[in-house]
Amino acid sequence: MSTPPAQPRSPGRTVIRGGLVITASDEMHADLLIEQGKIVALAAHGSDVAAGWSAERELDATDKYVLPGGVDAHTHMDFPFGGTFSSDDFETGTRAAAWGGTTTIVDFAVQSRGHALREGLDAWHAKADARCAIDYGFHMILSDVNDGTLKEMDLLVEEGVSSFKLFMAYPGVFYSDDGRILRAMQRSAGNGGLVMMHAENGIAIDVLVEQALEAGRSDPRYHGEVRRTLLEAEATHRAIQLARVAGAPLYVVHVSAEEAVAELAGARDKGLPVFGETCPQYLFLSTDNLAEPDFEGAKYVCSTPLRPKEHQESLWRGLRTNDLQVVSTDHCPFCFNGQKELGRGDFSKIPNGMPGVEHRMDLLHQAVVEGHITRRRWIEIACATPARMFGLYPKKGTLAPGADADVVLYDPKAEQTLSVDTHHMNVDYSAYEGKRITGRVDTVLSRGELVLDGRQYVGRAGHGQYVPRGTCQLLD
Ligand code: DUC
Ligand code: ZN
Ligand code: ZN
Repeated sequence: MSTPPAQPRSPGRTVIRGGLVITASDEMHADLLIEQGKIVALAAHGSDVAAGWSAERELDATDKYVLPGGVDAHTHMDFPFGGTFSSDDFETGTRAAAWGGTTTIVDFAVQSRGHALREGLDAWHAKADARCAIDYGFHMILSDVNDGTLKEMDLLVEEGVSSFKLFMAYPGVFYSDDGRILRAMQRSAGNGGLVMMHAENGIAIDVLVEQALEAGRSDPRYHGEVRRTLLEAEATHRAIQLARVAGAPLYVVHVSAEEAVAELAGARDKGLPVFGETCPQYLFLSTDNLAEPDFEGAKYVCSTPLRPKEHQESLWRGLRTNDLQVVSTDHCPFCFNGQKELGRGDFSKIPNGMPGVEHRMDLLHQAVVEGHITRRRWIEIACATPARMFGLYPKKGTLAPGADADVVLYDPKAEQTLSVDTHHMNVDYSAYEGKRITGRVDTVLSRGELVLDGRQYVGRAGHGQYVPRGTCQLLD
């Protein structure tokens, strides 16, 4: 018996037929024509136009959704933290992202104290170059705001690194004081950059950490307790006021506390250009996980921390009302064995971060199934708005003529159970072990090339290209 020839991975033309195309603005039964890595046309399924398309490759999307590839605007591959490195590098992390329907990541290059931004950016290019399965861009973490780095910000914006993360937390490591923050914001007001803020009062948190450890409170759950919601809200408020003084827009990363959402909502009600991101871990997990016995809570140590369950409803509401605009993962995995264990007996030594890049699209589909958000809002917060926020739209984040053919065929009826045994991230536990999800990614294309073909991985390291970004597209 002869086996049929495999579909070419990268043919001239591809047609995707019979699916429900979902973008942030529309849902339609439409066929999609792809040529040379770009979407050329969409036409109603069954129309004469679509019937007339011929292609070397036809993908049958009957009973499936046809979605833009996910844009995860907050990942940390190969990221140095707490004396170790996140366990996914650009090869393993982008492969896992593709399995989960994400076709673009924006990762954080790091400026080390005393070094130029350029050095950090070059180092991150070297980490990612020729390793990625999907396309990627960079933000820049500013650890050292001075005259030199302020000037460098202008150059980076011009060459496509148009967003800068500053930390109000982690004194002595990434921390910037209010004066440095103000100066970076003033610079971004002039050069079109977007300041991304880790909003937690790290100076106060460090006092509470010291007091907790002195009192013998060393388990992972105390990581959540010392990083008080009020200290997230206070920092969020302060960041907003500093941005107002500077006349700059502001994007607050990994918002987890109800009180912080309220600060963002208040600012937006005043018409200020203030944006907020949350992450699946804050929507689906809680301090109950941090309190798991036998040091298991360490698996859930990240900052901002997980919050009591009651905060989740305000995050969902914020996503519905557009007080929060983006869901990213803050993917920053550390293995339980050998990495999280660095903090046994002292929660402050547990590397901060959780795995998640593979599960964002699925968890948000589960949120659709459970009625928290609509299908179009799913695509808006996971694809379109992150692309707009970080100057990638409409190349990324939508399905329209001229856009990159980053396309996901999604089976909304498939049932799956998340587990370390089946995930593709390079980490020895799942934060969602045993969680049942309705819906699963079936097929993924990146710039017209198959990466995942009916749950078979056919991607390759080096397919992913660096994407220089424009400036924020949500400011006028
Ligand atoms: N928070 C994390 O949990 N990990 C990396 C950095 C951060 O801000
Ligand atoms: Zn952060
Ligand atoms: Zn982060």
